[in-house]
Amino acid sequence: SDASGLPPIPAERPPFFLGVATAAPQIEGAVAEDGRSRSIWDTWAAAHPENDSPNVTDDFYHRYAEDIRIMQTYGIKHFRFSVAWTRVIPDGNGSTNAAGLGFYSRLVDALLAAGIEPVVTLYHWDLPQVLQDRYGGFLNEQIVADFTHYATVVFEALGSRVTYWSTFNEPATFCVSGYGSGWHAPSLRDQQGEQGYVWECHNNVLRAHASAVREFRRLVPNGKIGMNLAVQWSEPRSDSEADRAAAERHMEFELAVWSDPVYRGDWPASVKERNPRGLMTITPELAAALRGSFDMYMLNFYTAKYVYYLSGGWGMAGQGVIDAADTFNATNGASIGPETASSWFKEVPWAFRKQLKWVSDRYNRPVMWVTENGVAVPDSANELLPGVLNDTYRINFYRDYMQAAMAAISQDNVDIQGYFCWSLLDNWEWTSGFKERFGLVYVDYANNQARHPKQSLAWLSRWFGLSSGAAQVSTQSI
Ligand code: GBH
Repeated sequence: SDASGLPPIPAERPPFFLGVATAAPQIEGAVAEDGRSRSIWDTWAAAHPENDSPNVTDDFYHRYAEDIRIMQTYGIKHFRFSVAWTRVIPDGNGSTNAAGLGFYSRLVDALLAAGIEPVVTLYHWDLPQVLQDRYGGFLNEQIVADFTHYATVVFEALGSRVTYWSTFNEPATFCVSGYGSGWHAPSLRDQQGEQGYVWECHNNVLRAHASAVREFRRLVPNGKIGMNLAVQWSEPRSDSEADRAAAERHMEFELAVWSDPVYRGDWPASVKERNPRGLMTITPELAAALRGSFDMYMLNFYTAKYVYYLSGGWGMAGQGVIDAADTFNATNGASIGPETASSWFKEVPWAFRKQLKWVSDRYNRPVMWVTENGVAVPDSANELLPGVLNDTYRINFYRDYMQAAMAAISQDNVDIQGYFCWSLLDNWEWTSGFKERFGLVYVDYANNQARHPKQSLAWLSRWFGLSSGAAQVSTQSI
């Protein structure tokens, strides 16, 4: 380490901007304030009292000014957050709640005054519960009109001040986990795909995205919009032709099923061939509406798996039930990478480079933003013990993943312009509650949500040449 006490800073500075990402249900709290209605995740949390609660979480609703000051101190100039539909239109459709919308207006003003670019996600999984109750949420085509109305209200309110937008965060995650495995809210299950829930959700998300973007082009003509897509890299488990094809198919079902129509005007052949009982909507009209609806490719990336051909069987992968399966272990039993605090997540930086190249090559070198990347640290790395801010594990993680992205730029001709760390703050990590801390800033839930920047924030700030933030970091116990 150098005089600052931080681990060594690599000689080469990353050529993309550094941003930080968050999501409303994970940080805001204030769940009953200013007319906000309940979301499907409030319902989920109430049904799981053993899990921690999102009711207060980071209390960002009241503390955003302090968090903006932290970003300013460390020179962060891009902040990704999501708007809660439950605040803006509490009844799901119908009238706008001025108090709820006012919060985001104040937040945007405060960000701009601090020289920070707001990057707005319209939907980060927090569907108004009333829409789930009324008609089944994303299983009903009515969601298209209601989402478009909600999006239009937000475009009209913030569009003159906000340039960068996303319609949906990780539709694959909320369709598969919310309406397939049942692991996420609204906890509907269709594990074998018999009801077609996951496909209904998929169809309606794509229609809603296309419809909202049509309004966006009219209302925010100089804005940029996309959709945050998540994928796990699929590494063939062997060199066999069957495993290589299965890995490619896996990625097509997880990722290309969303972005092929946008960039190539049609769905992947593998998906069309397997279109289960015709449940997927493949029409020239929808393809035409989707074409050109991303101004940049927004990718959330964390991990990788080995994929193999499943002969004579069917496994759930991405958007469908397909003849491929995945595992963290090679045939000799070795893990694909070191563990993290999250069971779904091994650390695999080499896969990040391959994933970026795969997207870039497939879509003819789009502008890319990494809109989420980050890690929760396993107990063995000690961070979960209160008072430990010295997160060398996370520093090494970002060094390795960012250097993989830099290699994708310099050696694979990928055009990555921005990179958002997940997350600015430790937060309510869905089904894991507060047990998995992804933040660059520690939040002390036992002491009034006090913020304590971790060393990783200072280290990143120095590597990107953003500030003298390292001088501000404290490694003392809380
Ligand atoms: C992101 O999803 C989310 O956008 C963000 O809100 C979240 O806080 C962050 O990651 C960290 O988790 O338990 O086997 O059902 C990342 C992709 C896909 C990872 C769904 C967890 C559940 C796997 N996620 N997955 S499982």
